[in-house]
Amino acid sequence: MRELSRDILTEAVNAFDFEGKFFDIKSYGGGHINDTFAVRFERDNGSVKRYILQRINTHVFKNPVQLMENIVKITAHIRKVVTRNGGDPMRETLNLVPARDGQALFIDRNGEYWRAYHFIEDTITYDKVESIDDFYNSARAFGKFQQLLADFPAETLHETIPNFHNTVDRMAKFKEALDKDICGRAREVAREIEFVLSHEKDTHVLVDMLNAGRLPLRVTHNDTKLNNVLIDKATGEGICVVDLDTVMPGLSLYDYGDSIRFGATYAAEDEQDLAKVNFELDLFEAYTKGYLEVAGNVLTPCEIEHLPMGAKLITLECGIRFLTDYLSGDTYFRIHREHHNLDRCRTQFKLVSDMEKYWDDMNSIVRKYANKL
Ligand code: ADP
Ligand code: GN1
Ligand code: MG
Repeated sequence: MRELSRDILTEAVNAFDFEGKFFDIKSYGGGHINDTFAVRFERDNGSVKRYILQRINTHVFKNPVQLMENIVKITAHIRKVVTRNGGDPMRETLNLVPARDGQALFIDRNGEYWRAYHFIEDTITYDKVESIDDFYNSARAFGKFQQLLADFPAETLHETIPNFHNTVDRMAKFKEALDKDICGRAREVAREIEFVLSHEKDTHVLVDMLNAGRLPLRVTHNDTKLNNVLIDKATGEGICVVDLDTVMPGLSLYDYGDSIRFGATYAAEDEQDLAKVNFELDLFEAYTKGYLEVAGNVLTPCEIEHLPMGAKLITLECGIRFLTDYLSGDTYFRIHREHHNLDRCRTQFKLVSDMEKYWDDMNSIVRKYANKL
């Protein structure tokens, strides 16, 4: 990925059909993949309007044109359903701002891809859980997202990252990185490697169930962490799910699970003091309640029964991905300090261990809310 110069930023800002006079541009958000900016424009009446401008990471997303085709279709579908239900389509879904040539994408002089959205104001996102209510509300938002896409024709979507949540494939890629050990880091992380290898059997569980037709393939978000939902500042409700790059056919269990992975702890994903990283059953319960209240009727009994497995396996998978990236020289996830991916990997494995300890409680909580459906 090329560095971003002032000139390139100006070129990108000028390429989109923003309203008014350019005011300023700032880096925005805590995502690990794309480069996100908030851009302000001043309109003739003096009011200021914000936009989100993003450079798509083409190392991760190899086909940005197909990716944008997905986003155009998904946002149009959600807009239609929200409007039909009497909601506000400017707040309850992302709305793209086209480039001046009418296309959804702009390609800069370096061949990098850009897109823009209307900024949804008076909302907030959290990079870690601060209150149980916000987490509950995010569960309802992701549950609603699942519902909104329940009748979306999955076969029209491109697979933006093949095998994205295929845990067996993630294990194979981990082993490849371990064999190569291009940075000579394997010897520092013997404990983490052992943790992965001792969980090899687990990586087959949901993949096998999907292959056997016991779990349905649905249109899923695939990156349901808390900072991908905008919370309304006034009402506290989760109003809009963002970061639609990985919407494609997948397992509902991983959407539920990825939220639990990120949010059922008060610690940040990259907390260095593992004593602070604890799986919190009260947060797990709040999310499970909110998610099942909204999406419970869409899910099959087999999906509901395996929700805890979804949480454990996606947490294991994420830890494996961070460790794989650490062994490979940090080329995938953006890092801000040395050992950043290793720190991230360790929090995930601590959470997996905690989930194994609380396994019976997690299953009882899921049963408690499933029985209310
Ligand atoms: P990444 O793929 O890098 O995670 P995101 O698409 O999630 O990028 O955007 C990064 C952050 O920007 C989000 O976590 C959210 O806080 C904010 N954001 C994204 N789109 C909007 C929007 N339309 N309005 C307001 N905030 C947004
Ligand atoms: C990345 O883009 P962002 O920061 O929302 C990653 C997810 C990981 C997550 C871990 C396309 O999400 O899969 O779970 O980091 N996205 C991609 O925080 O790989
Ligand atoms: Mg994001």
